[in-house]
Amino acid sequence: MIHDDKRYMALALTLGRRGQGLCWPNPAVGCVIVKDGRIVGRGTTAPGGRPHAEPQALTQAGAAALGATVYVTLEPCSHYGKTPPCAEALIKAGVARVVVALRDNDPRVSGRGLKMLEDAGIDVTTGVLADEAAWDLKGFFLKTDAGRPFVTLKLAMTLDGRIATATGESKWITGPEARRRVHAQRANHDAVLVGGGTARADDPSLTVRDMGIAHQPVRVVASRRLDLPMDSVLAKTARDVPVWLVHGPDALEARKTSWSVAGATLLPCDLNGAQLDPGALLTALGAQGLTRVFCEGGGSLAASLLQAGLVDQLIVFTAGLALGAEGHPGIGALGVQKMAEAPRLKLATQERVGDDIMSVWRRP
Ligand code: AOF
Ligand code: ZN
Repeated sequence: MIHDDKRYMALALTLGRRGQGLCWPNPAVGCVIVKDGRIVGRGTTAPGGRPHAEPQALTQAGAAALGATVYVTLEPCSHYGKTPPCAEALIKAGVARVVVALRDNDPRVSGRGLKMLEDAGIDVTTGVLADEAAWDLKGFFLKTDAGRPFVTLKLAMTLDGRIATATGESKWITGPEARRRVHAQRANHDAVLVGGGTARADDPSLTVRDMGIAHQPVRVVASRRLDLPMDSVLAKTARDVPVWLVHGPDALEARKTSWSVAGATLLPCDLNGAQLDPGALLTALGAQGLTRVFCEGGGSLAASLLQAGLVDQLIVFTAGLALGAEGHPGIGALGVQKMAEAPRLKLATQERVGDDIMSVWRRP
């Protein structure tokens, strides 16, 4: 029984992950309905966050939901939003048992969904694969509790940690397999974020390409002064895929106007010294509903996020070439004097991708 619970919950987690990058501001929840050892319904929170996972799985299950066991990665909701509560839908369908990985921390729910189910006489089990679910849903939990999204920092670097030559050349350090993997990683985040220096140097499009994926993450540039060229790819395509610009109090007024006219969304942010404050930057993104942000540098933004302890996951692609001390570092100055001050992460996985190595590190 316990073994089966874990097995079905693992499937629900897989279904939930399919919604990552698509459901914000809502969590990407997965749901599996099992009757007499057969899976009769599956659901993932729909793009945009509604319908929720459970009603979709219930629709699939139909009459088979009566007396069934439901596996859901997050506590079923109890509030009347645009749709009636999922807990109520489960009760109406006559399910016998609900297995939940995690309690919802949304103040509108937080235990009320579980109580509704229990009060209706449904057998409720919680905490199955809770650690896995906490990791998958971390962006939603952080947004709700700390007001900021989950942050993945991705760096594609040489053996000696460089991201460009002294003259600024950066194409290409990693191979096509690694670059393709990055597109898949962009797709399971709500937004892609770069600093103004990178936007100026690379003129990036920051879109997901050649993956058979229609949905695009929001494109965010953090630029204190907003000195970003209006003939850039981002400016020209701001009406096709959203562009959000996080800027300081002293941003150029003329640029603010031009970018607004081009279709970008402007988000003001406080400074910390000469730079945008990384905490305030993420709070501004959390306030817009983002739960998962994929930061692709450059060196200064990477350093300021790391220094502030705001990198939840670091993905490093290491390529087999060296550019020497004159190259641009992937991580800028951190002000570290003592070993104890250095940001330290824990290795989660390591894998060969084409001719490069991908290592994934997590905040302990
Ligand atoms: C569920 N199943 O699949 C999801 C849930 O704005 P609403 O009405 O859509 O509600 C959003 C809240 O519902 C969200 O903050 C979270 O608490 C919960 N998300 N709940 O039962 C789901 N995505
Ligand atoms: Zn719901």
